[in-house]
Amino acid sequence: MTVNFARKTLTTAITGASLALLAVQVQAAQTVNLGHTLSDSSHYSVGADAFKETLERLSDGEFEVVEHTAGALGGERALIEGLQIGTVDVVITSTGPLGNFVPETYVLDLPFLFEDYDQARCVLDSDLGQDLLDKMSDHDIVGLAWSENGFRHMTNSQRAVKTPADAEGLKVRTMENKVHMEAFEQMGVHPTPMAFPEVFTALQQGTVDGQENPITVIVATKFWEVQDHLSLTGHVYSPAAILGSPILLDGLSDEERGWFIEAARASAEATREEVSRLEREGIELLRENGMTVETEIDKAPFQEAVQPAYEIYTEQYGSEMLERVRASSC
Ligand code: EAX
Repeated sequence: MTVNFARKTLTTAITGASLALLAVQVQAAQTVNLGHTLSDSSHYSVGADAFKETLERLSDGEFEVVEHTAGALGGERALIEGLQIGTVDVVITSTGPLGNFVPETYVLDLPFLFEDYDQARCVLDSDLGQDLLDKMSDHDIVGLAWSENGFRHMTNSQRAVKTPADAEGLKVRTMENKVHMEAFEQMGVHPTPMAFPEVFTALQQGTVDGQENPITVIVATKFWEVQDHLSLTGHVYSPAAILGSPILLDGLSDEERGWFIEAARASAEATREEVSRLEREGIELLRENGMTVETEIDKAPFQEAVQPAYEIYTEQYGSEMLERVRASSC
């Protein structure tokens, strides 16, 4: 073989290998569509950023996360349905509508179930929390991790609310959650279930007088523009869940699924940190924006008013999960 022919053969081989390598490197990243109902300044978006950074780093660019904020892909019920049919890949959602799909999670929505953030986070990070995530696979949902929305408080446009009697007769938007609706019925409030993307307009138009959400959501959605009164009732701890579509995840390797779980856990940690920050700083921000804040709320009358919701819950869903929460060492 002449030297010239050998040089040409080697050049061709190197070129071929380079093109093959380039083809692998520029293989299009797989898009992962992540949806939630809050703004891009919210605690969910902080979590979405952490999810994106972690998954893209662990997968070395195999996956690219695209975040869809503010209900662009629908309210939380629609988002969960999207997971089941594969139109959405990952969702960050409260447990509001989740009980309609995975009834076992209703236990988490019981009013005054948790004393504080430490206890709630401890229970969700325990075997009980993992069991609830695992149960989701029976309902065409992949439970990736428990994140956080926060303790829910009441706001309204009519009057200061310090006792259940003050709230009587108010039309209050609730999530599409049977346990919450029952609790508010017991309190003498008229619960109006509604998807979150519709809430701001409903308050603006006076369709409802009030709503209930954590400080995080009230701040992220600027509810001070349509609500004058905030009462720190803390009547429910609202978890958030990071859920995946089985249409996407069932086709991945164990290693790839592991990346999603690790990214979800990083997301939850970032969101919890943001919730803690807003619990410290959010109330002053709401006052600065004109809301009157009732801080000295005697919770006992509210707890007594909503107690029947526990009997109704256990009649419908049994007491196993509730007993596990109460027996928890958290
Ligand atoms: O998950 O619907 C609600 O009130 C939720 O707290 C909100 O969508 C964030």
